[in-house]
Amino acid sequence: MLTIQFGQCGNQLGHELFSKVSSDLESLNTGIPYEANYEYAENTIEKWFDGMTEHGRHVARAILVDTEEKVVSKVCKDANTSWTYRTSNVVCQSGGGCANNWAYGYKINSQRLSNTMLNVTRQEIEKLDRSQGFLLLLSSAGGTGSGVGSRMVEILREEYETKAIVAVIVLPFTFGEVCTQNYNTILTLAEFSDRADVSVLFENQQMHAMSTSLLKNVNTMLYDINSIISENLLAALQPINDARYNMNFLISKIAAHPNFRFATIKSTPHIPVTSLQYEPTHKWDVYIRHLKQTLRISKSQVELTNAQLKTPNPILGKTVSHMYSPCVSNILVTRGKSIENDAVILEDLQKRHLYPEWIMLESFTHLHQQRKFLNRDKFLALITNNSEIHRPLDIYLDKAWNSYKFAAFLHQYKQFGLEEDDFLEAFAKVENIVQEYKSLKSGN
Ligand SMILES: Nc1nc2c(ncn2[C@@H]2O[C@H](COP(=O)(O)OP(=O)(O)OP(=O)(O)O)[C@@H](O)[C@H]2O)c(=O)[nH]1
Ligand SMILES: [Mg+2]
Repeated sequence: MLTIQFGQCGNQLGHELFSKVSSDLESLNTGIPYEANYEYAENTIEKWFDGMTEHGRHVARAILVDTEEKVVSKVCKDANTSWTYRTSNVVCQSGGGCANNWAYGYKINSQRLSNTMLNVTRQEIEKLDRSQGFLLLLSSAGGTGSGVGSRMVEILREEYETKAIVAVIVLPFTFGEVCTQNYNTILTLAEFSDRADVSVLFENQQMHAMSTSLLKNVNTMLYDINSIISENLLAALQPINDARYNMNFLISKIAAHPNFRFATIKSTPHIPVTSLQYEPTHKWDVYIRHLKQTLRISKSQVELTNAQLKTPNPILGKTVSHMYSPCVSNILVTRGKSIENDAVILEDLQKRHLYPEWIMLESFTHLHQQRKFLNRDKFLALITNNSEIHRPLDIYLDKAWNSYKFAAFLHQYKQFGLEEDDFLEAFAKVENIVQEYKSLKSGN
């Protein structure tokens, strides 16, 4: 797998992701025999790293793209890790960034960078096994990740028609950030919806809430948010018991339908460091029921019941019926030991009422790995492609449209060659996606 990190967010998130891979690799408490762990480690290394430095540090299989040097040089210089980046894979034209302007990134800076980006990519791709694809990391709100990232996903799709492209897109806080973030987000989502096989969305707001309420971290920083996102991603991407598991498999199970190519990841348990030793490990079914609760919507349909912010509860009623978001597909990944009187029972997530009637494909997949993930006895991730995806998209669509109606900030985009039609096309595309997701109806 080749990871490409764009802009400040992409590069910081990528750095945390590789650091977590490395901790997972080095963790001693694996719960499985030496040989099995050896295989897990080999798979992990092949997926994320490409050789070692002369000092014995793994080299990340990654390309770093930015339009200002600050962040990339910081993450490259980090000497506290047992892995490092290949500095020749840094694609950066030092300038002042893209000023939170998608058009500046897409039209201007990407032109400056595209030849180098493509050359470095070709070199890396030559070393990869055919079945592996791209993992792109970026935020939708700034100018580089969103604009240069959007141009790059177009180039990659042209150049590598059949390779898997998984994009991880971080959505901004809905208040207090820059005013162009809503346009940038819509323009980015529109581009990625056509080119990436699946875009995995994470909302900074949600992740921030998880960090403050669940992990009791009152001074939550971007780093803490990256830590949660990385755990979600790795719980999905680290090797599972089946060695054939790769990105193509993942895409075929989560985003097989061309109209529904977005997903998000929920995971459990998240425990504050201070109470780690007191927290009991529950049976699998407790966690699985908890994950199912994250798909709940309240009766009024206005608000998603945010079960992600609660801890799993063993006495949670099994019989109460709730309303759940209709799901196109779900993949459950369970990591940890499954024994006879504590088997992984899937019934809860296989219920017909979770999936629309017209969905004939297998809409639920379960993957398991006995090895402990990051030293935890049990860790579960639910990769879900469901109707609720429309909610964040709708929010940015609304905000962007409200600015567009008054032609607010449009001159900033027009000066770099973006036309009104480009905006309208992006609005229409995202509106369409929202409508498709909204119109999903559960079966009985
Ligand atoms: N989760 C997370 N969000 C980040 C991080 N850094 C920035 N963001 C978010 O990303 C958005 C800003 O985008 P950046 O990634 O800083 O922008 P960029 O791609 O570097 O583009 P320019 O700076 O405009 O050239 C805001 O919504 C920030 O909240 C990070 O490390 N983690
Ligand atoms: Mg930047």
